[in-house]
Amino acid sequence: MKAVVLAAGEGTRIRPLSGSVPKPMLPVADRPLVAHTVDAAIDAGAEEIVLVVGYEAETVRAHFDDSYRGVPITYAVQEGQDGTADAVNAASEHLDGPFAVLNGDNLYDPAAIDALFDACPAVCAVEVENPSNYGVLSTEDDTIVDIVEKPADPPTNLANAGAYAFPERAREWLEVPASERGEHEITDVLARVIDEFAVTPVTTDRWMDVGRPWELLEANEWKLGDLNRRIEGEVSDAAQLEGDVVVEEGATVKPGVLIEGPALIRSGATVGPNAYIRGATLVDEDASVGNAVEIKNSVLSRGTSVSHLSYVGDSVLGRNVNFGAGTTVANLRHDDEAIKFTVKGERLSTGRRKFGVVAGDGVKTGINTSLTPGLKLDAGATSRPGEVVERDR
Ligand code: TTP
Repeated sequence: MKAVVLAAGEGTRIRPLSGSVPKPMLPVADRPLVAHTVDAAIDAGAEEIVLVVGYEAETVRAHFDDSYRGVPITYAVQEGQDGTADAVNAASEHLDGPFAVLNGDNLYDPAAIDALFDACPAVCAVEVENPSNYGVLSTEDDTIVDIVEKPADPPTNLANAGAYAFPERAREWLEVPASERGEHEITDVLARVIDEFAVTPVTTDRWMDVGRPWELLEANEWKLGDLNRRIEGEVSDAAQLEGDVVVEEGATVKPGVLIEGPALIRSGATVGPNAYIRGATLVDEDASVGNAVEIKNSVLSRGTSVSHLSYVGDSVLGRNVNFGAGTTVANLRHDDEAIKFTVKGERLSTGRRKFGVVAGDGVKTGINTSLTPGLKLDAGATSRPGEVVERDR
């Protein structure tokens, strides 16, 4: 079966991280977010991947090229961001036979994708506590009979996990009218398939939709948690690595460093001397963590540097960020309330008791900068020495 992977979105809710990198290409452990989807499809036996691209398409193409793990990759360009059915429609000319549709910004359990392909026509479903926030599936005799978007009174707690195995006929039904929010939605295509075919729900325990910055942190917590210890880089005898730590070839860990896994130190990265890394932490390619720096449960993207006397907790730093000596991130409120974060002008709860800062590419802090919890720093933002930054900038 061919698999259509949707990767044309910009990811406006995950700004500022999606400034130069489209959301599907943001780092999740050792590969971009969308590569986890493509890998799951290939592991399930996909014979070809049709990647739908749009925003910053070249970044996606450069990663996958025209063949990935021996499987051909075809690109379909979606001109506007007119919705998920429109995105699949852009891929339609490349399809023949039954086909799968997967979101390039979702993390799936690979076993569920395997079962999905086998059960075609089928949809992945996940049990959730708050179904009103999702597309909710109704079932009878292990067949899906209805899907309702964000119902006030949900009929079940089975949410649509955004993975579909469609019969060939569904190609004829991709041109659905625009929904209330003005997008052509794949769920309207699914509704038609449910009307005409017996569609099986394939339940999955684990699934994530990565839409907002703290969800990128959670995606890394998931995939870093799957790591198995592997030390291929240069590690000082005077460093201590505990648990599932991966030090890739070309990475350096200097004396006096303590790393408590899961943690991934990627090629070209340097840690230490005398640094402490704990929680699920990604130190991406060419990033550096220097003397007397503590990093907890954070993502340091490519080329980012936290070089001296700093604390960074529960934070996501974009590419080529530079934290000046003594920069300290607060990640907890005195009243223990969940940390809030601003998404497209709206103040939202992250649901996390601990959350630090989100810094776009190229942010630079002056020495002894203090950053308060839930802070958003746009790409290129700066602070002066000794500043306490309490408002987004
Ligand atoms: P969304 O998360 O709804 O959209 P987005 O990725 O643009 O993010 P945001 O809402 O923050 O701006 O998209 C779900 C998936 O479908 C995701 O993998 C991107 C993809 N998509 C397309 O390929 N084309 C589209 O027109 C839309 C709306 C989404």
